[in-house]
Amino acid sequence: MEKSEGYKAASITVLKNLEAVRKRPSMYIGDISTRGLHHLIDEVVDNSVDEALGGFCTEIKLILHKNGSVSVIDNGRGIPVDMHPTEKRSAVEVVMTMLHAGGKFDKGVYKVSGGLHGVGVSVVNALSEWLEVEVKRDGKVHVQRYEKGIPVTPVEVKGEAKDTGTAVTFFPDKEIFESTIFSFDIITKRLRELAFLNKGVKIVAVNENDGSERVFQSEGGVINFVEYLNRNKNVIHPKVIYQNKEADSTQVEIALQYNDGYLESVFSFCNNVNTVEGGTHYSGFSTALTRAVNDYIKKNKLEEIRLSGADVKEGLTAIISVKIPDPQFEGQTKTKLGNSKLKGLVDSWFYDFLLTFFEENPSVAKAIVNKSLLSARAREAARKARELTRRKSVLGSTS
Ligand code: 0RA
Repeated sequence: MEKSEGYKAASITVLKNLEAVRKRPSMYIGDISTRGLHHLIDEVVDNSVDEALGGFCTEIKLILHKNGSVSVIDNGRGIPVDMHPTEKRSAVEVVMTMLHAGGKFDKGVYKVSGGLHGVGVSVVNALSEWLEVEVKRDGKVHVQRYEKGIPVTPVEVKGEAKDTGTAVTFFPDKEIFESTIFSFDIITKRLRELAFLNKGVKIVAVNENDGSERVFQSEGGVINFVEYLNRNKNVIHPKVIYQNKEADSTQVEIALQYNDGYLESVFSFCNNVNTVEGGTHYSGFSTALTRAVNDYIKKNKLEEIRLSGADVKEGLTAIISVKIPDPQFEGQTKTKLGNSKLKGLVDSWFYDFLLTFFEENPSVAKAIVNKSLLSARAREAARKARELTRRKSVLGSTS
């Protein structure tokens, strides 16, 4: 009696949640354009990345199928399939159908990944015409199928398994998305990024439409990321500058290298999310870099000048990657890091690091200072030219 009551209550919750997600998909995945569509993949892959960061998974494989569906396969522990004590159903069914239950429940490991909205795989399920999960665990293959998030089969044992892992295959719902056609380019760009941000993890992408396969795996992590971004540039110092510091469950990784161009290519991430709008980690980085370069100029009496943040960022390619337990994403597109603690932390950690680095690598320090001074002079010259043109035109009009 009590058991069936509990089941009934849980079913109603699931249906209500599904309805909420399908009614307002943008609240969960940002939007329903190509961007939101690809966000579905991110949510699924994030769970596997978490499993890899926990040390339980070494390889993640994505397959873009001919019929337009996508599989994400990992060799982790597999989503638990035993009866969930309070929900009265298989744990995998709970993960796939209950909001906020996906890979996000207590795994007893330091969890750093988390999709942009951290909503989990149940949202992907709710927004998919169909989805199939296959779990290899306890020597067996367990499968369940859903349509628009609703289970249409029980969790069934379909055979024996020697190893463990999870495979999720889904087809996005045409009723929800403007287009349901995945771009292999968008997919591989993100997977490459994830491989750089999570060193060691092997990520394979297969496109069954043309039989192509890409393997992303980086031993150097964000150092390799910066090398990749600078691959077609003339760099002004040979080695990427790299700092990695960790304390109180907070990890800050910074890699940077200047090229002889004029663009700033600084990309920041929090828990693998590209914080396009920047935020506290980016501000801390910026302040520290400006202060360190100015202090070096002053200390070595190189010039009487105060460089701006823009001056020290010309030709700079950098990755800032922070991993924290409680990310607060703010801004228009929820891609601005809000955790105020990160501003001071990144600033002081990175400033201290740079002071020592400049002391120990004077030739690199001088190359950076000269590049920044050049930027400052160019900026000053441009300002004067603008002023002169303005004054001339004023004179011209009155004479
Ligand atoms: C919850 C608990 C455990 C693993 C997972 C979730 C898990 C979720 C996903 C989603 C994609 N791949 C995944 N791999 C694992 C651990 C349970 C245990 O102690 O074995």
